[in-house]
Amino acid sequence: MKIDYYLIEDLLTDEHKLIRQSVKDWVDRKIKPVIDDYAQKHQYPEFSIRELGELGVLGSFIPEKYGGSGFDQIAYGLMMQELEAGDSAIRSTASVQTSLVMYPIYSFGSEEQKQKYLPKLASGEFVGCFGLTEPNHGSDPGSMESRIVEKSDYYLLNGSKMWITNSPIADIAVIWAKDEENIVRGLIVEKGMEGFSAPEIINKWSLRASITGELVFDNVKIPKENILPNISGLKGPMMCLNSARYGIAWGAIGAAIDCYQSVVQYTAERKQFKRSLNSFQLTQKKLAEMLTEITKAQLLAWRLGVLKNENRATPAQISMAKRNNVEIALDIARTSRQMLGAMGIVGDYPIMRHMMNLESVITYEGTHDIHLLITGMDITGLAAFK
Ligand code: TGC
Ligand code: FAD
Repeated sequence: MKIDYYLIEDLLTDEHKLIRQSVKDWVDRKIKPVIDDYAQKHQYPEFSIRELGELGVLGSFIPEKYGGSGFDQIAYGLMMQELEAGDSAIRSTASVQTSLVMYPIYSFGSEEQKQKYLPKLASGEFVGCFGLTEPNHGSDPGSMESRIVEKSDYYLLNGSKMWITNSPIADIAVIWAKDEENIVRGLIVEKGMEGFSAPEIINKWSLRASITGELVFDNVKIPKENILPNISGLKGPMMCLNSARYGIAWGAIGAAIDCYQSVVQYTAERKQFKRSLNSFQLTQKKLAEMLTEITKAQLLAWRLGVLKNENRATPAQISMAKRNNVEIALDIARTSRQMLGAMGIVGDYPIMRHMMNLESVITYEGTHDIHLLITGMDITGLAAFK
């Protein structure tokens, strides 16, 4: 089946190919056979986090000294692509753990914090989550209300976070709150701290195989050594988002390819009017457009990965890739769903599940419209979202 239409394979190293294949094999063996059941039951495959650790996915670009794999950005992207071909929930766990929890601890943390948390996060012994969004502040995190107040030997934390991937099962949460001078600070909150709870958000129609929750801080005493010492300001969480959004740009391609493969096979086998569906022009138009969009998305993601490896990728370039690739994946999922007719709505095929998942992916890590406005700002110099 034609998928790598512009031979991106030739741009990968042998190491990239091995990494991609090992993640793909794991997804084919351990995720694809069971994921529909987990999603239907609205359950998270908890076994996956330890196995992601064993695969070297968690902290893939964090140095080996701290338990990471020391791989480059293309390897990280390929891993996200293969995981999301399984389910966005699995990619979400890997994104959050690597880009939103390990990355800030590695980049902004003290040596003690790195040694204390990174190896356990890399192995999957610890689950991490990232708290930026609040009930009243999603696209506008700069207006957050969570607060820390300095006391003798600790900070007192009050506030709440909303829509937090993995919060109910997390051992630690990297969260962002303002200090008394209104400056955003990053801190590590540990499960079991008095006044800290993480209730689950239930009844989702999207990302049903992922656990989402709140973070509630009611006079939580945060030891001073749990503050990330080397960052202040909104740019801290935004730098984490640059990394996660980049991974999503690759991940969405995985979901798109999984839908495309299903529909190519189905339309070859299914007959109506005594002909296979793929012999009709309207079917071929849809398939041709899907492959074109997948190919463009692959090239965008690969080039962005090269720029990221060279430390030259700008936040606006990342926004463009996240926005484009999630949009084309969602379009492909919606179109594929229709092309399977009634079979498109059941769990025998992955399409409806990908489609529902992508409705979250197009909203989290910055909504579709916010990313468009970031591109608009890059063109004009004017921030239309303010
Ligand atoms: P603005 O005044 O523009 O910027 C404030 C400071 O931040 C800096 N900055 C960045 N730095 C690095 N990378 C970026 N991408 C940055 N964007 C902004 C900026 O330079 C400035 O620094 P300084 O030193 O001058 O103070 O900020 P604003 O308040 O106007 O907001 C800007 C806006 C709207 C672009 C931004 O806040 C935004 O992107 N909003 C969307 C929020 C979002 O993406 N939330 C995601 C939450 S996490 C999540 O969804 C995880 S899902 C995980 C999963 O399950 O996979
Ligand atoms: P709002 O900001 O209220 O936006 C609502 C609508 O208004 C959107 O369409 C938006 O584009 C539009 N809008 C907003 N401002 C403007 C503007 N200036 N101009 C034009 N249109 C505008 N957050 C975390 O911190 N950590 C997580 O782990 C996490 N995981 C998530 C998991 C899931 C399943 C979901 C669904 C969300 C998760 N989020 C997480 C939250 C996510 O990042 C936010 O939902 C997202 O940033 C949007 O915020 P909001 O939902 O409050 O929407």
